[in-house]
Order: sequence, then structure tokens, then C-alpha cells
Amino acid sequence: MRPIPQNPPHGGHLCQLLVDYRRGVELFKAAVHYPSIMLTPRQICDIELLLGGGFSPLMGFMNCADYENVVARMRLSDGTLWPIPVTLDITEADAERIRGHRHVALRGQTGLLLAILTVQDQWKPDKVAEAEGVFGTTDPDHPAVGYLFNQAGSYYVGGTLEGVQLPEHYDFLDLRKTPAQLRAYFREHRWERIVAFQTRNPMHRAHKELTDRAARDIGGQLLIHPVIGMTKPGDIDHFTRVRSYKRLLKYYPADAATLSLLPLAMRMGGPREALWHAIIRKNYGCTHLVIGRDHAGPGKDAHDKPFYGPYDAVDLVTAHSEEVGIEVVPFKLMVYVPAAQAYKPIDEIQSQEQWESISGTELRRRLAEGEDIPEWFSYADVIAELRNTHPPRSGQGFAIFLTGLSGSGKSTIANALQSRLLELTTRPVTLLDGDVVRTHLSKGLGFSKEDRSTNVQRIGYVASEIVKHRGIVICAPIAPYGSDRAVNRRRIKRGGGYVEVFVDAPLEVCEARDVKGLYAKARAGLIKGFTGIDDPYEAPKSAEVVCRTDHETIRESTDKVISKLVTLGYLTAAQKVR
Ligand code: PPS
Repeated sequence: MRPIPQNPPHGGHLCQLLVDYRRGVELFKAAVHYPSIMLTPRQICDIELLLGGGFSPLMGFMNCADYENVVARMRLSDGTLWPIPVTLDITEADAERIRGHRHVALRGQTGLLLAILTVQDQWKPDKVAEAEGVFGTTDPDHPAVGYLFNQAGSYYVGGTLEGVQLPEHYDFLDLRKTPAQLRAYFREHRWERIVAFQTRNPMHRAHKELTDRAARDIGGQLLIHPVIGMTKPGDIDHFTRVRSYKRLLKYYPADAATLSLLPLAMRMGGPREALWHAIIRKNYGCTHLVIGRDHAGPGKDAHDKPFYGPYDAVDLVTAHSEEVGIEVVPFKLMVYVPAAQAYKPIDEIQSQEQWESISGTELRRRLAEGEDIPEWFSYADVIAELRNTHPPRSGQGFAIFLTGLSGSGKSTIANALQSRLLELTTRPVTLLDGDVVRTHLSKGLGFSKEDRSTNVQRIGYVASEIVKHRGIVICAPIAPYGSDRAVNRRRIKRGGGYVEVFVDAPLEVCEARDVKGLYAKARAGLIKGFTGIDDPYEAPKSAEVVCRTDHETIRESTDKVISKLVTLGYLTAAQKVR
């Protein structure tokens, strides 16, 4: 094992940018006269790491020279290794507003003053060069590239920071240690060799075994250092994860491991990000970092090809480990050997030995279907934490979204479904019928394209809240545009189930029914922009259920929807026959 360098560039000195009380009071007073910028959630994560010293030796948001060097050479302009741009992106309007000002007040989302930026420069970055240089791709499917192209402002402003206070948090306060606090903890406990474990996922027995081994191998202790700032979209929320890490921590021997939360906004930048993680952990006082296959990987591109090679991250960090002053501990994929009732690294498995493991996808499937998760895979109390916030589908909320022409039968099916669901389950069922919504939620809106979009997306928003709270909601607007339905589908699916039902009846049939006499008025030109007559209806192409109300009964249509809910797991078969 290589010795740890005595005087590493990131080791000793922490650039803590928070000022003392007196200076803080001065800055508060001065800030009244400065233009303000409200930081975005990602910038709030970045500023927390800057002010606390997690990004040492950075003294603020990068200026243009540092930025260009980092993009092109992975170094600041003074030659210090630094792989990821930490820039303050702003809109064109903000760039105009602060132009010529030497100081800018940086505020959190509630307006709280966090820091004063002493501006060095302002420039329009070449985002394509940044994407290629830092992430090796311009594919917007890469989360950081998508963010850069679609969300980040078009100007960057660089300068040094004087921090007034860290961004406010109200959760897990005892676990949010700054670099200085974590270093003090290590000193107090006489920990000298500390291996950090970086994660954005729940940890199970395989992780426990590998981290135990990592600490044993270096003859030191373990820091479980999960990222809770921003991770990959779709990840399990940090509240659930942290509760599960707290459960797991109890299984480590006393004084062998500690848990602290890292408010980092990940970029999913693969190798460069892994190197960044190493520098950050060095700043937090660690001597080693576990890095494995596809560390901080963003997944695959549109052609199903991984953005980075599986060991690019390990290779890049290993190549620079001496310069950073932190050693790489390779992540060993641990698998369970039933015959030995123990975990082993996969590369130590004999050819005749049987082994088992459960992938993340398989775990999610078992959670969704309420299936057993064996004790060898994870501790029961860790799984219980995940199940609390990830109930099986039969315990999740769901939305039935009926769409179709006026007179197609949406309201009739919606009412029938409501009665059936109230009969079959004991759960509350909300009905958001088109007409009813327009008398309350969307009162005042008309039938222009914009007003219809607003109306349909409002329904989607309310439905998503109901579903998130595990309720059942039936929506029945015309919802003529595919794009609005797609927005709703995405939004609702985040919290539970979404079943789109295309209530399909030919226009002639709807017109012949003309329940409200509106088609006749539309034909007579008394109503303008009537769906199906002189306004479009984009028929869904991938609805979960299609009901042909011109040749099936309401009972048949309702049964189809109920059967679909059973097949998808949102209702149990027992509920169906109740
Ligand atoms: S939309 O397009 O989804 O916002 O429409 P929605 O909120 O479902 O409202 C449709 C009901 O409003 C009546 N109505 C019209 N429909 C379509 N086009 C025009 N111009 C129009 N003007 C009034 C009509 O009764 C619809 O009721 P349903 O229940 O669909 O028959």
C-alpha cells in the first residue's frame, strides 16, 4: 500500500468562507444596497460545499480563467487539480441587472442572505465545449448535459465569497457535519485512517460486507458519506435513505463506523465526478475512498450505450490519488454464498460455487409487488424503512384518467367506476369530472388551446397530489392534447399509478347522442372551437385501456378498467371478486 503523502494539496488547509459575527453584521447591512440573486437548488448545494470548505481550495464560484482551464485541462489556472466546473449560472436578465456591480448578495430560496459575491467577471460560456470537455458528450440524455443545455442560465458570474450563513436545513441536523466538524470528530476519536463510502442508494448486506472489508483492509474506520443534495432523478428520496442508513449503522461494531450526510449536488459525471468525490472526501478528512464499477455513472445514452467505460472512474482517480492525497479502495462486488451462509467478493468465487445476489431492479420489483426480500439480502429493519415509503402497488394511490370526445361516455364510466371502487375497496375515491372541475378549480377558463392546457394540467396536478397521498382519483376531461396528457402521466407516476382510458366513440355517435345539445349549436356556428367539430382531438396511442362505448356496455367498459387495475397490481384479485 502506498504511503499517504505528507503534505497533500487538499489535505491541510480548509478554505472555510464563513465570516465571523461582526463581519456578518456588516455584510447584512451592506447587502441592502447590493443587487440580489436567488440561488437555484443546485447552486444552494454548491454554495454549502464552498462555504463549509468541502470544495477547498475554491474561494468562490469559478472565474472565467479557472472555468476554461477546468473544462480543458481539469486544473484551475494555478495548476491545482480540479475536475468539475463550480460556476454560478444566471439568466440574461440577471446578467443585465448585476452588470457593473462589484458586489452581489446571494440568497436562498426564501430570500435568506447566504453570502456576498465579490464579482471578478461575467461571461457567456460555450456550453457545447463545456459538455464535451467535462462530460465527454453533448447528449442531453446525460443528466448534467441536459441540465446545462435546458436549465442552466446562459451567463456565468465568477468571484470570491464571504459567507454569512450556511443554507438552512431542518432535517437530520445531528448528521450534517461540515468538513471541520468531521475532522474534529476523527481527531477526537483518534481515527487516522478513514475510508469514505459514497452512495446515493439504500445500503444492504453486500454494502455492509464490502465496507467492513474496506475498513479492515486499510486498518482503519469507515465513514458512510451518502449524498443527500441532488442525486439522479428517480432515486429514492433522502429521508427514506437516511432512516435506513441509521438502521444499518447499528450493525457495525462500536467505534468502527460513523454516518454523515453530504449536501452535494451530483452531476453524474462518471470519472471526473469520481475524482471530485475524492477531493471532497479529502477535504472532509478521509484518507481513502471506495470507488467501484461505473462510479457516479449517468446510465446509458439514447442508443443504449453507457456514457463511460466501467472502470474509467477507478482508473482516473487512481492515476491522481497521490496528487489528491487519498487512496482508492476498489469496490468489490459482494455476492452471497448460501452453502457458506456468507458473502464473498465475486472474484473469489470458485467455479463450482453457487452464489446469489438481488439487483436494484429486482429489489424495486419485489417492493412494488410486496414480495419477500430474504434476510441474507438485507436487514429486516432496513427493508421495513423502504417499505414504509414504498408500499406495494396494492397500497399505492392511482389515477384513472379518462379522455375522449364530448358525449363519448367519460362521465358515465367515471361514475360507474367510482361506485365500483367504493364497493371493492375501503379507500376514498375522488372524481374530477370535466364539467365539475370547470365550476370550481378552473372556473373562468375558456376553450382556447392555452386554457384547455391549463385546465387539463391543473387536473393532473391535483390528481398527482391525491395519488401521492395514496388516494384514488378518477379524472374525466376531454383532454384533447397528447402533450398535456404526457405531462400529467409523468407527474402522477412519480407518486403512484396512472391508467389512461381512451373513451373511444366515433364522432357521429357522440354527435347523435348530443346529450347537452352542444354539437347542434357547434354545427350551427353558435359555439366556436368545439372539440371534434372545429377543434382537434389527438387520440391517445398508448392508453392502458380503450373503451369502445359504441359497441360495449358501461358494465363491460368498467370491468375492463377494473381488470387492468388488477393486472397492474393496484387492486388485488381478492378485491375484484369482493
Ligand atoms: S378540455 O378540453 O379538456 O379542457 O374540456 P373539459 O374541461 O373536459 O370540458 C368539456 C365540457 O365543456 C363543454 N364545452 C365544450 N367542450 C368542447 N369544446 C368546447 N368548445 C366546449 N364548450 C363547452 C362540453 O359540455 C364538455 O363536456 P363533456 O362532459 O366532455 O361532454
